[in-house]
Amino acid sequence: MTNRRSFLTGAGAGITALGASLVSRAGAASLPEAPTHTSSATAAPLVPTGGRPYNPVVTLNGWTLPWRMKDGVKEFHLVAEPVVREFAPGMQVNLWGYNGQSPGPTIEVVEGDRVRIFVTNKLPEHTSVHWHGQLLPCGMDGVTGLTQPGIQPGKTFVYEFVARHAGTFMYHPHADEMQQMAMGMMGFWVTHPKNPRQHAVDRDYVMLLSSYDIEPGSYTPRTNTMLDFNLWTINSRVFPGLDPMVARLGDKVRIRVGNLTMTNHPIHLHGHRFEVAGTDGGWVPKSARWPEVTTDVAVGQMRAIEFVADAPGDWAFHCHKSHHTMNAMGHDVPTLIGVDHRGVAEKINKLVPGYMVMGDKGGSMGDMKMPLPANTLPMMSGDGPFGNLEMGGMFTVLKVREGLKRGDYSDPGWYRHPAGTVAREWTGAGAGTLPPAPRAPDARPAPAPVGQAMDARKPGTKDMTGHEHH
Ligand SMILES: [Cu+2]
Repeated sequence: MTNRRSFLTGAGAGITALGASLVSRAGAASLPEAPTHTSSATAAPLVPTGGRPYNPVVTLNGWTLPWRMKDGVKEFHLVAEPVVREFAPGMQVNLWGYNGQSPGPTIEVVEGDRVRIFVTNKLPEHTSVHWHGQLLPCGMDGVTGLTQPGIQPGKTFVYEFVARHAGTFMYHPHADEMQQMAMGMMGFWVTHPKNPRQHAVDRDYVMLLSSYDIEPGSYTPRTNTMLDFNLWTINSRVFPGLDPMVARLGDKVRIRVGNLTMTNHPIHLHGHRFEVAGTDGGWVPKSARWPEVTTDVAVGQMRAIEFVADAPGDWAFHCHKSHHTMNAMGHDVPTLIGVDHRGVAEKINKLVPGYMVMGDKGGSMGDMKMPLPANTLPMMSGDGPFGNLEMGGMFTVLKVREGLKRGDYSDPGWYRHPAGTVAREWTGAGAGTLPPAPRAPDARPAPAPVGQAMDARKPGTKDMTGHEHH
């Protein structure tokens, strides 16, 4: 909590006092409550207690904003404010968000709902909220300067529109966007179909991708960074801080992903095939879908993927850009694979006692124990049943199990593989005296292979040894 205090005495000084006093008493009486959340654990789905029924979503390491019904209108209250978000145990970050968290709470409504959203600004500068993907009156679109004046610090604005079509959406500021999104201001929005059986799935996960540039050892993102971000997050969490997604064997699962970073993310799921069933533009007709195991989510896009969880196990789910499944400190390090730098290390050691050379056998840091600056996560970490996972950033695990209860999202632990189904060291007959593996032709003549003849041939070459090349 000291982080939060020191932050508030800096850029946000005085803001805590503003928030309470700027809404007049009469105004406050008609404002719906603004619940806040301080935990970064995954909240249970918020089952609707009124209005049209729907199948609620689960926000990974997040939560859904409760609402109240007033004269047939669903009312929500978002408070834009400085927050402290735990990226993973051991790292707290000063962000801006909504109602105590970044990302802000997920908003869930039903197609046809009349919606009223109060937005109170407790930031030190003006803001606005744009309802990405909604079909609404232009003046409710939340673009500062174009469709409304900015919401000044301490002021509350109200947005009203009808949730006209079911689908996958998000909200974010359209005011000083670069800074405010680099500080984590965003949230998910789901409009459920009027008929709860339409597009029904057993489990419906939602997540927003965001990225941050946080110097190792510091607590607040650099907001002017254009491309060189060093923390790639799912719902402002990084692995191993992300909860697993849990599914019962045979469940129909939907995962909705929105991208508010500055680059695209090829999202990849192991062990299953999925289809892109929806975008922020709407549902994709069945006849237009095709099978995938990776789908690119470009900047400002959303994708809803659907699949049947038909394979028991612990399946990796991650961005396929390997730099996005690492935490900070992975960027400006030269490649040293194959470099013998023992002499250099010795010399440096005279100057910097305890200096360690990184990566002369590869980049694996799994078993390296190095002192890290305060408030920094290891580049690649996360303990699994077989050792270190060597992952960070945009990575989590889909855990498919038999016989889970409907609505049970608790972590079932690591998968217990049936006997004989795990890759293992080969210790059978002949182990240790393996024939040489086939090699690609080489410019230099190589000695003829001992023992077994090679039968692999490449067009234009006589054999794989390169003998008759010259
Ligand atoms: Cu990525």
